[in-house]
Amino acid sequence: MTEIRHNWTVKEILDVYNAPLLDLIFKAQSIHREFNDPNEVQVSSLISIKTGGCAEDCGYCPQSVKYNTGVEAHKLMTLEEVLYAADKAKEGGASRLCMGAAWREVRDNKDFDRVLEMVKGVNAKDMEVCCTLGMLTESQAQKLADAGLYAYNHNLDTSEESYKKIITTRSYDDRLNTIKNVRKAKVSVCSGGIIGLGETIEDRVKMLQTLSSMEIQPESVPINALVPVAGTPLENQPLISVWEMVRMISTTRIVMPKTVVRLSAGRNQMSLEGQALCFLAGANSIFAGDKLLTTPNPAFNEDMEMFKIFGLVPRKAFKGDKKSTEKLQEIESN
Ligand code: SAM
Ligand code: DTB
Ligand code: SF4
Repeated sequence: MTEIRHNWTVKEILDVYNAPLLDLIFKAQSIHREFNDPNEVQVSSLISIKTGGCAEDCGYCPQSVKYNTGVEAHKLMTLEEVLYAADKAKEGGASRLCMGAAWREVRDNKDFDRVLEMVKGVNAKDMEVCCTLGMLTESQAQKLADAGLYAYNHNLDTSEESYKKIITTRSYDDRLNTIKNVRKAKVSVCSGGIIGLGETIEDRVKMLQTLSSMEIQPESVPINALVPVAGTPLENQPLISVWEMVRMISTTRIVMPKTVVRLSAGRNQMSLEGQALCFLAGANSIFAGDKLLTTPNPAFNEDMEMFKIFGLVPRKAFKGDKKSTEKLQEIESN
C-alpha cells in the first residue's frame, strides 16, 4: 500500500515530474487505482456571482481592474439568479456548485450576508457548495461553514518565488493564511494552480511540494492551464501542451494520492484524446458548463458525450462524507 507522504522534497518531486512519460503515467494511474475509483469523475459547475472590477493585479486575470480586457464589471448576482443557476447545473449533472467573486477579500457587509444566503440556498438543494471569494478571516470562514459551505477554493497558483512576478498586490503568506483559516473552520480545502505563466518546472514542483507538505493535504487540487486573455500582461504566453498538463497532473496524483485532482481551465483547447490522457494520469474532476468565470469551456452535452465515450460516471454529491446539512444540524444542536 502506498503511504501518503507529507515530506516530499523538491528534488524527489522533480525526478517524478521528469520521468519517462509512459513510466510517469503508469505510476500515476497505479496510485490512482489504489486510492480512487478510476472511472468516477467529480463534476463541478462554476458561476461568476460577482464579475470584474477586482482591485488585485494578478497578471493572468481578465477580471483585474488594472487591465483592459473587455470584461464588464457586474454587481453581485441576486439570490434568485444563483438558485436558478444551481438548478441548471444540477440538471446538467453537476454535484458541486462553485461560486466565484472577483474580490480581493471578503468584507463584512450586505454582500457577504447575501453570499451566506446563497450558500444556504444551494446547500438545501443537496449540492456541494464551494466558494472562491478571495482572502478570508477566521470568523468569515466560520460564518461560511455555519451556512453550510462544503469547500473553499483558494489557489497558490505557482511557487512563492514566481508568485511575486505575477501578483504584487498580495503575498504568498496571505494566500497560505486564508487556507489556514478555511482549515480551522473545518471546510474542505481546494487549492491548486496554473501552468503556463512563464514559470519553470521547478516552480511547478515547488508549488506541489507546498501543497503536499500541508498537515492535511487539500481535498481538491485544480490544475489550470493558463487561458491567455487579450489585455492581460500574459496575453502572449504560448499555450501549454497536453504533455505538460499530463506531467503536472501525474505528479500531483503521485504526491497527493487521495486528493481530487481537477483538470480545470484549458480544456477548451484540448482534444478528447488529450483529456483521456489527463484522466489516465489521475485527474478525477472537471468544471462543466459552457463558461468558466469569463472564458469559454466545453458545453455540458459535449462533456456528457465524452463521459459516454470513456465510460466515466459523475461522482455523487457528498460521497464518503456527511452531507453539509447534517453537519449544520450538528453545529446547531451543540
Ligand atoms: N478572486 C478570487 C481569488 O483570486 O482567489 C477568486 C476568483 S479567481 C478568478 C480564482 C482562480 O482562477 C485564480 O486563483 C486562478 O488560479 C484562476 N484563473 C484566473 N484567471 C485565469 C486564467 N486566465 N487562466 C487560468 N486560470 C485562471
Ligand atoms: C480554479 O482553479 N479555476 C477556476 C476556479 N478555480 C475558480 C477559475 C478558472 C478561471 C479561468 C479564467 C476565466 O474564466 O475568467
Ligand atoms: Fe481578482 Fe481573483 Fe482575478 Fe486576482 S484572480 S484579479 S484576485 S478575481
